Amino acid sequence: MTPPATAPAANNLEAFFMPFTANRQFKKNPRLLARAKGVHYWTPEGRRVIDGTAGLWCVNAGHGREEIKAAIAQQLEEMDYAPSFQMGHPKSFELAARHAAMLPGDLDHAFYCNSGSEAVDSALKIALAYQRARGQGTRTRLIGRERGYHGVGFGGISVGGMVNNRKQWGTMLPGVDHLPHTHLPAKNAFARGLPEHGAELADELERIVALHDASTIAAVIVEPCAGSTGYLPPPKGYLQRLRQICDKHGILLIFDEVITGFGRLGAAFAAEYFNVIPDLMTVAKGISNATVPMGGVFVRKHVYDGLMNGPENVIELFHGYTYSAHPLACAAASAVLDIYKEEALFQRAAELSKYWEDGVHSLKGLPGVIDIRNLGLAAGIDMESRKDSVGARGYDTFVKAFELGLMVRQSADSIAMSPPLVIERNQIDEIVDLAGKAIKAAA
Ligand code: PXG
Repeated sequence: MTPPATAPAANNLEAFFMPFTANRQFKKNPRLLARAKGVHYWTPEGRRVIDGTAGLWCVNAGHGREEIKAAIAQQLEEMDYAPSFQMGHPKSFELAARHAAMLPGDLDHAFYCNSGSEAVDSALKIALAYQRARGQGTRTRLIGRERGYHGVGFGGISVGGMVNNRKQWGTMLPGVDHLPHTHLPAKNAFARGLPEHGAELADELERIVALHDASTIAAVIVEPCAGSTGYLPPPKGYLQRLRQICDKHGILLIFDEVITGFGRLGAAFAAEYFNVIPDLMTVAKGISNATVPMGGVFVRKHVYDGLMNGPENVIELFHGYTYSAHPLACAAASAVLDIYKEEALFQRAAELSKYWEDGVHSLKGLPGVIDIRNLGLAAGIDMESRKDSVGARGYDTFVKAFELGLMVRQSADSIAMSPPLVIERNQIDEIVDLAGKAIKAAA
C-alpha cells in the first residue's frame, strides 16, 4: 500500500502530482535523479546515466557549471529580488543589450518571463497589441501548426498541434487555425539534415488567408524545427516561403525557439541558421542553462516602436510577471552567455553535427526503426507502433535506455535525443550504442 501523501519521507512519492507523467505507473517503479555534473546524471544509488537530452533540451552548457553557480551566489548576496514594474535593476538592462547584440537582424528588444509557456503567451499578446496599436485591431486570429508544441498556457495549447495537449481543455482560444505539419515520411524518410520535400506546405498559409482574409490574422507561430513531436527539421525553403507570405499579407511571424535557441542547431538561433528573421522570437531553456527558470520574447524594432505610441506616461503593454527579469535569472543568463562565447559552444555544436548525424543514422536497419531525422545536435527516431498500443514501444525504449544508463525523451513511438553541446565524440558513440541496444531490447 502506498503511504499517505502527508507522511514526509524521502521515499514517499505520493504527494507530488507529477507533470506530464503517468503518476501511478511512475510511483510503482520510479526513476530518480539525484546528482548531475557535465553530461551525466547519477541516481540516488549512484548509478551513472549519460544525459542524451540535456535535461529537457535545456542544459546546453552541461550540468553543474561553476561559473553560473558563482554568478547566482553573488547575485543572491547583493540583491535577491527587485521588481521590474515601474522599477528596474541593472542586470536586466545589461542582459537585454547582450541578447540584442547577439540576435540577427533588428531583433533588438527583449521581454523576460520565466518559462517557454509564458514566452509563447507573451509573444501572442505582444502580436495582438501591436496589430491594434497600428490601427489593425481586426487582426485577432492566430495561426499555429499541426504537431506544434508551444508550451501549456491557454495561448500555447490553442496554437499548438499535439492532440493530447489539447483534448482535455475544451474550446481553448477562439479564432485559431493551423497550418499542416511538415512530416512526410513517404517522401523524406531517413533524410539527413533538412528534408527535400515539403516547402510547398507553407503555401497552405495562402489558403488560410483566402478563407479568413488577411485583415483578420495577427500572427503565425511555428517552431523553426519542431521539437517535442519527435524532431522535425523544416523542409528546404519552407521557412523562407512562410516569411514571404507573412510579409505579403502584413502577418507577424513568430519563431518559437525555446528548443532551437542558444546553440542547438550549431548557430545562436534558428533564425540565424536559416537566415529568416521572424518579427518575434520566443526563448527559454538554454537562455539560463536551466539553472534558474527564465524565458524571453525577442522583438524586432518595428514591433517595439509600434507599441511606443500614445502619451509617454501611459503603460504601453499591460503584461508582465512578478518574476520578469528576476535578478537570479539575469545573473545566470549572463554567466551562461560568457560560457557560450568563451567555449564557442554554438560553433562546437556545428562542428559535431556531422559526427552526430553519422552516429544516429547508423541506427537505420535496427528492428522497427522507420525513420531517423537530425539537424544540429539533435535527432528523432521513429519506431513502428505495436498493434493496438501506440506509445508502448516508445515507452519501453525509454525505460530500457534509462536502465542501460542513457536518458532519452519519448513521444509516442518516437525518441528524441539532444545532448549538451559540451558532449565529446566518444560520448556520442556511447549514446548511439546505448540507444541502439534499447531499441533492440524494446523491439
Ligand atoms: N515552446 C517550445 C518549442 C517548447 O519545446 C515550450 C514552448 C514550453 O516551455 P516550458 O518552459 O513552459 O516548458 C517548449 C517546452 C520534450 C519536452 O520532451 C519539450 C518541452 C518541455 C518538456 C519536454 O520534447 N518543451
